[in-house]
Amino acid sequence: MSFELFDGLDPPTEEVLADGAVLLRGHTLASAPQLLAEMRAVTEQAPWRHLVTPGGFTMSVAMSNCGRQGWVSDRHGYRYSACDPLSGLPWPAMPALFAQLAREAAARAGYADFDPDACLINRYAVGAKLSLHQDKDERALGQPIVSVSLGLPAVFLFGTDRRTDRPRKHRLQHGDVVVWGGPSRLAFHGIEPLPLGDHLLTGRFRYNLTFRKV
Ligand code: MD3
Ligand code: FE
Repeated sequence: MSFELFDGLDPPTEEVLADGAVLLRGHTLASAPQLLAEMRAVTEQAPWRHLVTPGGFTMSVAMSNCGRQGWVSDRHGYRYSACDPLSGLPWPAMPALFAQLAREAAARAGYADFDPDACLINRYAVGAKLSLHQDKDERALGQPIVSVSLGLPAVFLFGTDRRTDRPRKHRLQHGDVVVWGGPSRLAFHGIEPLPLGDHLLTGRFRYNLTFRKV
């Protein structure tokens, strides 16, 4: 392990947030610039958009996808689609670096052979938030979800499988990777409105990659 990358920062640690949820702090700091470059290439092909929920609200988070399936929402509902509704073309392929990172992080948390077919890419500008929700549009609920945080930090809300249980708050920052499996897979979760900030690599934005097996 080389330590100069972590000068002035906390060293990488592994923290169990709940049964099945493992936070790998700083796990992807070293590859963050390359991840951001790959993300930019994806969003040149499948541009950022603000999806509309079935209830008619426009989401404050901008989204794109890569991989064989992408998550989409419109007035008809939430679903996965093999094609980008904006272009009618298949989503850009998942970069090899993305797939490797997701697989390796899942293995570290105890899930061997994670082979995601979808990567949802979220972009938060100041004030953007994600209300408390469950991720249950996937059939493979036995598979974990792996999330990667890049850029500005955010407050993550992590509840239980009951919406009314008060969620705990965790700060997710640049380079953090979280694996959500087992009993945590159906936990309610969300992101508080993004505070204003300026990050060396991402400016005024926070990005999150979530890897899923649909
Ligand atoms: C806990 N994204 O895209 S990542 C989402 O930071 C989403 O953009 C947030 O929630 C973000 O659906 C949170 C952390 C996360 C992702 C999926 C989970 C936590 C999860 C699935 C189950 C439980
Ligand atoms: Fe989610």
